[in-house]
Amino acid sequence: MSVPARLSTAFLGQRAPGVAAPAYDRAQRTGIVHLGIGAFHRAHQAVFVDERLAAGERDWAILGASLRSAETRDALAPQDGLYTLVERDGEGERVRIIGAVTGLMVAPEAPALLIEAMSDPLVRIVSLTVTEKGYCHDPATGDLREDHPDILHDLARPGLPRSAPGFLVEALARRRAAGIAPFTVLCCDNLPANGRLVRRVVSRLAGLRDVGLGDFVASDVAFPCTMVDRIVPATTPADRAAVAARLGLDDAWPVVTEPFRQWVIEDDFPMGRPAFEEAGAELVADAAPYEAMKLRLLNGAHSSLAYLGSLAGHETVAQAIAAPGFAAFIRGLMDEEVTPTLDVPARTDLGAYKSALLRRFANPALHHRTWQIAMDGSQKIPQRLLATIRARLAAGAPISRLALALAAWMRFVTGTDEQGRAIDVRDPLAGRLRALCDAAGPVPEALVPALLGVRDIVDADLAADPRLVRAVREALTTLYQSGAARAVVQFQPE
Ligand code: CS2
Repeated sequence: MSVPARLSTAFLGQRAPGVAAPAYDRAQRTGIVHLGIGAFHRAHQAVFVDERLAAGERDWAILGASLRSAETRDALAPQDGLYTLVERDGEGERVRIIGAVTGLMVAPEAPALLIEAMSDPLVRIVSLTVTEKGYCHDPATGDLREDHPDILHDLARPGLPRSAPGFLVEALARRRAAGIAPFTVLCCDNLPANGRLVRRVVSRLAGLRDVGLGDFVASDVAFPCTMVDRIVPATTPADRAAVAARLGLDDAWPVVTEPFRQWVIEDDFPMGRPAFEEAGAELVADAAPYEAMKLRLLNGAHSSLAYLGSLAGHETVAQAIAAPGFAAFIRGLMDEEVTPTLDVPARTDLGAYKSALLRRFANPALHHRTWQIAMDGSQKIPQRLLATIRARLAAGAPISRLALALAAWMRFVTGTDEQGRAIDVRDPLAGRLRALCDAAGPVPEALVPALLGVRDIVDADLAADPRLVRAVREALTTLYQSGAARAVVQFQPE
């Protein structure tokens, strides 16, 4: 059998019949610089942009930059930025080629070039998916961590930054000095009030450099909040092989996702934007209710499934949700403990939304590892579980399912699973968490206060609430005594 050619502009015509590909002119100006060009961006925002380019809008091509590794650039540059998008569920799959990304950069290789690109007057949006930890903030308070090594670096060498906030500040400073209007900063990470949070972090960093610059960023730059939603597991070698077979071309980095996608965006783009609404995005005045709904229901349930599921030995979300008791537990978490804390967004049928979430989690065609979602818990837990817990406690309401999920995170970060095997805990605070766990030992009375005492994650007042301490201690005791699988099956709400 002959080796298939590599996907690229030159070989696009050789793709298998039935695979859609960009028919628009890709030789157009860059309108969007995206920081953090991972699978999620390529399966979400880039697809909306691709559809607008296909509809005839011009000069919104995306220059995608990675802030750390060269992997994406190395995979996609030989493909002229083209990649395959596979949308899959139990019923079928749709395969298409996305062309919106026309440039690729690796920031650490050439930070000055990236700044230059961001300073181009034709760039009207800088969007970001750099994960929760990429903003160098304190997850408990939302403040910039001024002692973060990348922030210290960026203050010392502002022209050659490392962090996302550092790139934004330097490019905004250059534009301001040159009299070029600022771009809109479009945060697409799963953070609460993400635009406002990024404004706070970026204006603080700017202010540390120059008070006037800080004020300018705080008042003259638009940071619309967004709610982004699409489940995009890491691409596996099996996905690559399946795509090559389907496409008839080799694609070094396809993305595989579900059919569902949602994007709610605050409509604040002084420099203009593609007509995202024509591609199905919802442009709103206030994204807060959508964000809270998504973070607490989808991501809260996801993290709960990730910790309880991996402790119970389930490799993927689909396996976890199919295991005895899990779907009922998660539905109970959503209905009884999360829903009462939400301000339901206009025209949203929450019952249908939650049922759809359970179906999405059960999607048998996605290999979404519980381990992948469990990563970076210290950055995720505050908005996914603790904010809900805080609202519940303020209302004097029970938190027993939320407490079991939080206890499962604690059990997970001890670094040893229920069979005594090591867990590869990936988290910016992994070392500290591990040291606290080792010092406490597998003793809920010691472990719970130790982990609730990590101020970067849990605010002091919440950590001191005796109702929380008791509920998590009881839940952790159950996890140690019975294991996660039984704890879920036998779960009795308070
Ligand atoms: C997941 C999210 O990895 C995670 O933490 O919970 O990436 C999730 O798949 C997306 O937010 C879905 O929109």
